[in-house]
Amino acid sequence: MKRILKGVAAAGILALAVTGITAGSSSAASKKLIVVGFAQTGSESGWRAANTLSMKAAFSKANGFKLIFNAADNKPEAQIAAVHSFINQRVNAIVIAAVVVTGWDNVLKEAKAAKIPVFLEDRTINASKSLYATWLGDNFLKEGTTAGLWAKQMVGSTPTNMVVLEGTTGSAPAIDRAKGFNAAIAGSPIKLLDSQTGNFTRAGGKTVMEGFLQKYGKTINLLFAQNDDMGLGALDAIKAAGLTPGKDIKIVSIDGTHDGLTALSQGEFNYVVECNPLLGAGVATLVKAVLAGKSVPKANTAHDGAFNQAQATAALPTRKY
Ligand code: GZL
Repeated sequence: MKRILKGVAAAGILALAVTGITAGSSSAASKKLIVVGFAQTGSESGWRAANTLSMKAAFSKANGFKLIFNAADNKPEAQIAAVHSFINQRVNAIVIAAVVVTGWDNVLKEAKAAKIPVFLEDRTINASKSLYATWLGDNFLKEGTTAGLWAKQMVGSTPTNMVVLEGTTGSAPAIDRAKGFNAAIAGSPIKLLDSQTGNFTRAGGKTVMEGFLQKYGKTINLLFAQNDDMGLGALDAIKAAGLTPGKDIKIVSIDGTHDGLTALSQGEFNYVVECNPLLGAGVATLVKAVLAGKSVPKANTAHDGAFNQAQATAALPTRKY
C-alpha cells in the first residue's frame, strides 16, 4: 500500500526510504546503532499488531537501529513511565504512539532537557509542538468525516437510530473520528441513541453492543464502530440477539484490517474507512533525518482509502495487513 506523505521534505524523505537509501545511511555494520525507545500503546487491536510489526521491521539492526520496545497495555501512566525509562537509558531518540492526548508535558520537557528528540507516530497529543520533533500518522478527522458522509448518504431521508462504539477515551482517534463523523451527519435523520467506549478491543465492542441491544433491541438501525475490532466484537452480540449484521443493523467502521475487510466482503459490515498502520519505514526515515540535523515537516499524514463491499473483495487478496 503506497503511502503519500504531505509536505515536500517528507515526500523526499519517504522517497529515500522507499529506495532503501535513508538519510545519512551507510552499511549498518560500520556505523554505531541508533538506540531508539518506542513506547507503543499496547496490543489492543489488529491495527495495533500491524503497526507494531511495521515499526519493528523498520527499526531493525540491519537498518542501523537498536530498538527498545515497550507496550503499555493501554495504560497512560505505564506509557509515561516507559518514556522516563528511555530518558534514563539515554537513548538516541524516543518514538511514542500515545494512548491518550493529555499528560505529556512534563516527561517531554525532561526529554528535551536531555537533548533526546521525540517522534510521535500514529496518535497526536495535546502538548507544545516545541516538545517533539515531528508526527507521522493518519488523519482521524478525515476518517470520521468519510464514515459520516457514507452514513448520511446511506440513510437518505429514512429516520435512523444509531449507536456508537467509541475508541479509547481521551485518545486522538476517538476524539477526532467523533468530531468528523458528527459534523458530516449534521442535518441527516440519524438520531444518536447511545455512545460508549469499547476501548478499541473486540471484547469491549462485544460487551458494549450487548448492553445496547438489551436496552434498545431492534430499534437500532446503524452502528458506527470507531475501529474494526470493536465492530467485529459487536457482530457476535448482534447475531446472539437473533439479528443479521449488515442488514438489520448497518455497520460502518474504521481501520481496514484484514478481518474488517473480510466482514465487509461477506456483507456483515457495510462500509470501512482505511487507517494505514504501516508507518514504520516513514518514522525510521524521519528519525535518521532529524538525527542527521535535517529539517522535517512537523506533521506528516499517511494516505487512507475507503471500501465498499466490492472494493473490499477486490482488495483482500493483496492486502498487507
Ligand atoms: C488509529 C489507531 C487506533 C486504531 C485502533 O491510528 O491509533 O488504535 O483505529 C487502534 O484499531 O487500537
